[in-house]
Amino acid sequence: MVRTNTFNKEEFKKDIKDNCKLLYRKNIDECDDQQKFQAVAYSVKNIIIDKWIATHKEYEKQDVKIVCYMSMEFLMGRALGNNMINLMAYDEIKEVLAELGIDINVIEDQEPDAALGNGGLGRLAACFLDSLATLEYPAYGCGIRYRYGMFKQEIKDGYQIEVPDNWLKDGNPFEIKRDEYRYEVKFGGYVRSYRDEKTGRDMFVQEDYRSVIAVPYDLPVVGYGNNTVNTLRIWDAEPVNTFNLNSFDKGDYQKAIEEENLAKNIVEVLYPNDNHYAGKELRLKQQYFFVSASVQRAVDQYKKHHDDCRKLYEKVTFQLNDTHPTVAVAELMRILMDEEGLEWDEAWDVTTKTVAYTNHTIMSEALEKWPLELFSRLLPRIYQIVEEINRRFVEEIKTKYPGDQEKIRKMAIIYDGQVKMAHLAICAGYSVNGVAKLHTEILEKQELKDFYEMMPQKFNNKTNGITQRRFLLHGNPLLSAWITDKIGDAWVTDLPQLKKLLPYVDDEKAQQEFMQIKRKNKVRLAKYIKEHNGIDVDPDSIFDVQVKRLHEYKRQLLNILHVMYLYNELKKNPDMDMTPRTFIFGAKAAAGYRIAKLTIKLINNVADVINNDASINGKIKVVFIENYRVSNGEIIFAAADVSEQISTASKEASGTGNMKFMLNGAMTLGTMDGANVEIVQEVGIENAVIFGLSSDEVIRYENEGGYDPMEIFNNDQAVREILTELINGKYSPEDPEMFRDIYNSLLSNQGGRRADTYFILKDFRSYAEAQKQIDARYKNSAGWAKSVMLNVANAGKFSSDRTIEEYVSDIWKLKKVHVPMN
Ligand code: F58
Repeated sequence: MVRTNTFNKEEFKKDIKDNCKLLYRKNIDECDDQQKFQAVAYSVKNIIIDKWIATHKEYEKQDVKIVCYMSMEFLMGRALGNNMINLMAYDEIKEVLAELGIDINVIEDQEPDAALGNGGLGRLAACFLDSLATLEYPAYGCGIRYRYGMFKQEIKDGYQIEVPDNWLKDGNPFEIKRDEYRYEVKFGGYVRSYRDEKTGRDMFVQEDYRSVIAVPYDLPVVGYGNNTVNTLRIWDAEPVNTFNLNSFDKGDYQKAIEEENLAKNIVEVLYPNDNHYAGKELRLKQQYFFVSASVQRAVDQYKKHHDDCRKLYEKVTFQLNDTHPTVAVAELMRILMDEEGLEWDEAWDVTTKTVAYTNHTIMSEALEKWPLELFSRLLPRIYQIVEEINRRFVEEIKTKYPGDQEKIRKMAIIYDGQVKMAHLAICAGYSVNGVAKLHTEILEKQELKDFYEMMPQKFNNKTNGITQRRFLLHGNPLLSAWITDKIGDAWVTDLPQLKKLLPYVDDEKAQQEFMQIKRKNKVRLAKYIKEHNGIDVDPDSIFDVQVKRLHEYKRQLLNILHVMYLYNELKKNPDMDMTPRTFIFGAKAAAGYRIAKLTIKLINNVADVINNDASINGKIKVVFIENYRVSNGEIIFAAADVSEQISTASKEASGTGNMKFMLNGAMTLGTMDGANVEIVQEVGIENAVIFGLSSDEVIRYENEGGYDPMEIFNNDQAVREILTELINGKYSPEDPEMFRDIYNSLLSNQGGRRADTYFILKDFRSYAEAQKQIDARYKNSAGWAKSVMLNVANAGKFSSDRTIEEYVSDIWKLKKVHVPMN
C-alpha cells in the first residue's frame, strides 16, 4: 500500500503546545486532560483540513455524482482515535504524546461518543461513511445535530436511569459551522393556489406558516490511507428572527415565540427508540427539517454548474436510511415543480431516478404511518403532493389488477387515514434493498410481496458490513498487529485478505499466540469491569457476551433464563464439570419500554444473587456493563469468546454486532436469523453453534396463531422451576411480584398479544443444549482456537467496504475520485 502519510513529529508536538496556548492561555502541563484532548484534536484537525479542502475542490472540478446518505441517525462514536488511525498516524501521535508525558488512552477517553443514533441502523450509517471515504467515493452524510444524543445509562439499584447526554458541553473540536449554507424550512399554514397568467401554470404558495432556519455543521470523514475527506453534514436549527419586541407591536408576538420554540425544540433530542415507531409530531418535524435543508442544498449545489434540473439524477442520489427521511420524495417534487418550474411528469421522472430506499426491519411496530390529520396540518404542500402521488399510484394498481380492491387496500400510500411511508418510499424509489439475504427474501416473499410482484426489478439485497478500521485496527491493536505480522497489512482495506490466515489455524504456536492475545484482551475488559462495576471477573473463564439494544425479539430474556437454569443445575450438582463462565450483558432499553427495563432489573438481580453465592466457587459470574456504546463496545468485542446472537428467527433483519464479534475471534452462538445465516455460510456450521426454530417455522407458527407455552411449562420441570423463580421472590425477596409481568408475558395471552410472542420457551431446550456444546468445545483448547481463528479468517465478506462496493455498482453508480495533494 502506498503510504500517503507525511507526518512530522516535531511540527505536531509544537502544534499541540500552540493549541494549549491559543485555546486556554496555558502551557501544556497546566492543562487538564479534557483541555489536552481538545489541543490534540485541533492538531489532528489541522492535518485533516487541507485534505478536506482538496477533496471538495476535486469533486467540483470533476463534477462528479455524489451520494447523499440521508439518515436520522449517525452513531459515530469517538472521532479522535479513528481519525488518527485513518490518517495512518496513530502510532506516531501516540509516541509524540508519550514524549510529552501524556497517555494516548487517557486522552481518547476524554472524548464523548457522538451518539447520534440508537443502535444498528445508526452505526451502519457511520460504517458506510468510513468505507465511502476509504474507497474514494464522493459522499455526504446528511443528518441532524441533536443537542442531546442517545441517553447515558446509569444503573441504580439494578434499574436503568436515563441521564441526558450533553455531548457538546465542552465543544466539538472537529466540527465546522457553515453559516453560508442556511436554509429556511416551513411548517404549517395553508397552501394558496392561483394561475400564473403569463405562463398559464398553476402555482402553489405556502402562507401563514412557521419557519426555522437550518444551519449545517460539517464533520470530516477521513478515508484510510488516502487524501479523501468526505463530510457528515448535520443540521442545527435557529429561529428565523431572534426574538425582537418589534414583532410585539406588529401583533406577531405569538408567532415570534412559536418560531423561537420551534427552533429550540426541533433538534433538542434523539428519540431513543430502537425498532419501534412512536408517531410523535416533533419526530415528523425533525424528519422534514433535515430532509428539506439537505434537498434544498443538493439542488442549489447542482445548479451551480448545471441549468437543467431534469438531469439532477446524473449528479446525485438520495439513499434513504429506512423510511425516516422519505418526505424527501415529496420535497424534491415540490422544489422541482414549485421552484424550478418542472411539470409533474418531468419532476416525477427525476425523483424516481434520484431516490433509493433501504429497509431495516420487518417488525410491524417499526413501520412508520402518519395520521393524515397530523401530516397534512404540519406539511400542507408536501401532503398535496403525496396525495397526488398516491392517486396516480392507485390508478396504476387498478390498471395492473383490475377489480382487485384488496391490492389497493394493501398497497396504497394513503389508506385508512394514514400515510404509509414505506409504500411511498417503494413507489418513488428506484431501488428497494434489504440488509441480509434472509431479510431480503422475507421482504420479497412475505412483508412486501405485493410490491415485489408489481415491481421486482427494484428489489435487491445488500448484506450489511462493518468497518474493520474501527472494530479491529483501532479496537483490537494486539490482534491487528499479530495479523499484520502474519499476512501483511493489506487486510485494512481489503478484508478478504484475512483468508491468508488459513494456514495458521492448525499451527499450534499460532493458536497459542492467538489465544494469548484473546486473554490479554480479556484482562483489559476485566479491568474495565472492575473499574466500572466493582466486580472481579476471571480472565480464564469463558467470556460469553450479549451486547445490543434491549428488545424482546433479541431475547436477552432467553439468555438470563438460561443463566438461572444453569445456576440451579450447579446448585444441585456442585461438582458439575464446567469451565467457569462470565455472562456479560450490555444494553440500553428505550425509556418508555417497560418490559425491557424490567429485563435489565432481572439481569442485575440475578447477577446479585449468583455473584454473591460463594458456594459455586465463581463458576458463574453475571455482569451488566453500564452504558454500552461504541467506545466501550470496541473493548468488549475484542475480549469475547462467545457471541450471543439469539434473536427469534426472522426478526433480526441483519445484525452487525455478530460481525464485530466474528472479526475479533468469538464463536457465534445463534439462531439462523439475519446475517447469522451468512456468517455460518462463510465460516462453516462446525465453527458456530446454531440452535432454535428456523424463520420458516417461526412464520408458520405465527400464521397459525402461535403455539402453547403451557405445554412446555407443564412438561419441563426445569423450565417450570426457573419460571416459578420469577414470582417466588428468589431474585426479588423485597418484592416477589416484581417480575410477574415477565412471567405473564411468557405464559398468558394478553390483549391481542400471544403468550411467548418470541418463542423463548419453545427454543429454550435447544438453547441450553447449544450452551452445553459451547462448554464442551471450549474444553478442547486446540479445537476452540482453530474455530475462532477460522472465524477471523473468514470474516472478509463482512467488511462495509464490500457492502459499499455493492451499493455503488448496483444502485449509486458512483465513480472513484482520487484526490491529489499539492
Ligand atoms: C437495525 N434497525 C436492525 N432500527 O434491527 C438490524 O437487524 C440491522 O442490522 C440494522 O438495523 C442495520 O441494518 C435499527 O437499528 C432502529 O434503531 C430504528 C430507529 C428509529 C425508530 C425505528 C427503529
